[in-house]
Amino acid sequence: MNLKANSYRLRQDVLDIIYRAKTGHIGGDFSVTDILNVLYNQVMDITPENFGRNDRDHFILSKGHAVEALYAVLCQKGFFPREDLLTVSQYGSKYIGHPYNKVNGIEMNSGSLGHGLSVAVGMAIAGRMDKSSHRVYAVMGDGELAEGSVWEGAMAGGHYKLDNLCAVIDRNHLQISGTTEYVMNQKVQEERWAAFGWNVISVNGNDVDALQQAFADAAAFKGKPTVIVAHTTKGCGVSFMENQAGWHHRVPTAEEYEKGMAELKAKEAAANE
Ligand SMILES: Cc1ncc(C[n+]2csc(CCOP(=O)(O)OP(=O)(O)O)c2C)c(N)n1
Ligand SMILES: [Mg+2]
Repeated sequence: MNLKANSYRLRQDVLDIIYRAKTGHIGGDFSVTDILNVLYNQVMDITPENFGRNDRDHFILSKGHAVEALYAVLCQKGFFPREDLLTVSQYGSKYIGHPYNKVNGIEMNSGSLGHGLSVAVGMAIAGRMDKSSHRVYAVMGDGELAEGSVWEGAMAGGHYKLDNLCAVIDRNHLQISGTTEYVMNQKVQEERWAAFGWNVISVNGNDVDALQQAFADAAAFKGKPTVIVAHTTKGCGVSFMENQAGWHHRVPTAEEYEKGMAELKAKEAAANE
């Protein structure tokens, strides 16, 4: 699979989902798309066939508002038919605006920020007790890091030296109402995680090649959990959405939809050349 082209393909699905549903978190979807693309198509052993087993890898989207990007990836992997995407956020649909564990492929409800890492720590401890070689991944937003519960998980992950655990921070410097520095200053994440006993990898989180290397290095590292600080651009892929706090939760107009789709199609084509 051409992962670079696929990132733009997935973003087109996200744009379609949100334009149709008239709701969604497009900025955070687009910043995390490359991370999900690489994880599901290159790194993790999670398929519709093995999803019922416990010795497969485990994944938690702790920044649950980016569920549209997860829907795009899971649908492409065959967890559910494409027609299901037509029902996202419709009355009575299980494809709601945040991850819901009745959807095939999703194992933890999320959306209330700050819980995913602690659950992932529990899963990693359970995996160790089972002597299983599977790995556990949790993706958080950088605004999410203002939740105190994240740091309980960070503390426990370091304490138990959970080298089967990999946390990813979507470090796009924006949250709902402005920059992370304005809302709750966090200048350098790397030093904080190192102080909590984690192996820290910094990477361009919108570069699929760099991400693949980072995940391989994380899996090879023994004795500590790894956090990948993925430096990303919120809204990545559609120029007029990039780095704009306003696109956290905005629905494109018809004109914006056409413009954004044209840009994503052109980028997909260029990546395929
Ligand atoms: C506990 C909790 N408080 C507040 C919110 C409202 N909320 C939804 S998204 C968001 C901003 C999150 O920012 P970030 O984690 O940086 O996400 P991203 O930039 O990746 O979209 C907030 C505050 C929430 N979902 N959960
Ligand atoms: Mg953010």
